[in-house]
Amino acid sequence: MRIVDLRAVPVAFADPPLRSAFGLHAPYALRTIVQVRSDEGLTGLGETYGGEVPLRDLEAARELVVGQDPFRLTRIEAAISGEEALEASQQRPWEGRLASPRRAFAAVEVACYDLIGKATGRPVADLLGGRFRERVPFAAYLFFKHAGIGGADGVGASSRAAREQDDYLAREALDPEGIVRQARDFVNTFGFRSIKLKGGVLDPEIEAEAVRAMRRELGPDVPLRLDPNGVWSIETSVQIGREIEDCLEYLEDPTEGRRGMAEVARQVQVPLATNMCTTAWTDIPETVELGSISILLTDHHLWGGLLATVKLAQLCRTFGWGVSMHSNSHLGISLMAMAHVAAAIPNLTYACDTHYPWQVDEVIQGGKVPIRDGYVEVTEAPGLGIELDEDALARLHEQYLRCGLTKRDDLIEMQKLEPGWQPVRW
Ligand code: GKR
Ligand code: MG
Repeated sequence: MRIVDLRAVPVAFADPPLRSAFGLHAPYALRTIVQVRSDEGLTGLGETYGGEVPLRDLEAARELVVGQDPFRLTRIEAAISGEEALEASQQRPWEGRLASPRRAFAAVEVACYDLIGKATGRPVADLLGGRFRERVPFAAYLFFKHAGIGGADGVGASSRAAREQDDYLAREALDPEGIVRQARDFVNTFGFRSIKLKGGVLDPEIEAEAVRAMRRELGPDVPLRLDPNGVWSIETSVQIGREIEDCLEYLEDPTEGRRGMAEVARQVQVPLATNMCTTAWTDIPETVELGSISILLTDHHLWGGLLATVKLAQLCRTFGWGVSMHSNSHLGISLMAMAHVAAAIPNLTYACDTHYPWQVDEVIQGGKVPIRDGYVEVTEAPGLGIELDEDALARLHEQYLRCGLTKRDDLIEMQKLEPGWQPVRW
């Protein structure tokens, strides 16, 4: 089998006004949809980060990928990464010939696995060492947010439809009561059994109260996590960490850097997790030496693909780390890639993150992938088990061209709401 074409299509989809430590989500989130076509007439799907830079990388990768055998992924990786071939998976995102060869390869790799799965009649999980579980647990991902559903309605829910909508997508949640209501909605709608709250937004004492309020509302059996994205000082992290350690299954990136995290880890009982202080293979030795974390959030988009993620999980086992999974605003192709790789990781110790419930648009046939009882099912269907909806892709591409966004910039979006706003370090 040979690859005869690689197509990368930038898309934009409605995203509600969610708050993060970096500011505010724009009314549209951006992704890039990848299609790898074979000489046998099959097409494999991939999805990665959006906007100009990932698109440029994938366009540059096209001539390196066309003509290759999709089974020979090490060669494709070597081609995309240029001379650094064997070190490719150890590169940081900003090194190399492309802006991020590792991310570009990851997107192509997923599409190749989908293609191989379709050619062999096997689901991707079974190509990654074999599925360990039939369904993958995901966690509710709660955000402090302004009223509004995003998209054409932007912040403020200006349209009639958005004004009339009374659910977690439209409602404001800027205090502990709002978060508890959002948690209830997520649990009732999707059956999630674990909950993550994106922090680093309000005063840490208010965020701690939101965690305690969820614990009171949901009882002791729903694991809770808080992720301030590294904007707390070591002192704040220790103080808040100790205050709510009875309520948390883990505290994610309370402070920045491997040294800071190690210092916090020494002073709190609650396990620390990261998707920020350890983001490349070369970060691992120092992370181990310092004892910065107990749990790593994997992410195939960033760590070099699905196979790399399986290997990373093995490494986590070696160091006695738990394994969870990081997410960013994404569509169903990414969700299914996450589900397939998570199904093939025996030591997936925590439910995976996903932003998926915040998205209403989709590019796959049949619309949104169901999340039931907090799980995504990995079926026996070949590849990722999904097909592209070409009309939906064209619509979301049109939306990309119309919305005028070319990269994610939470700071600018926040400053539109509050001129002069700057990220706060607590
Ligand atoms: O969507 O605002 C967001 C999140 O903060 C995201 O950008 C992070 O990458 O989910 C992520 C995290 O766990 O840090
Ligand atoms: Mg995080």
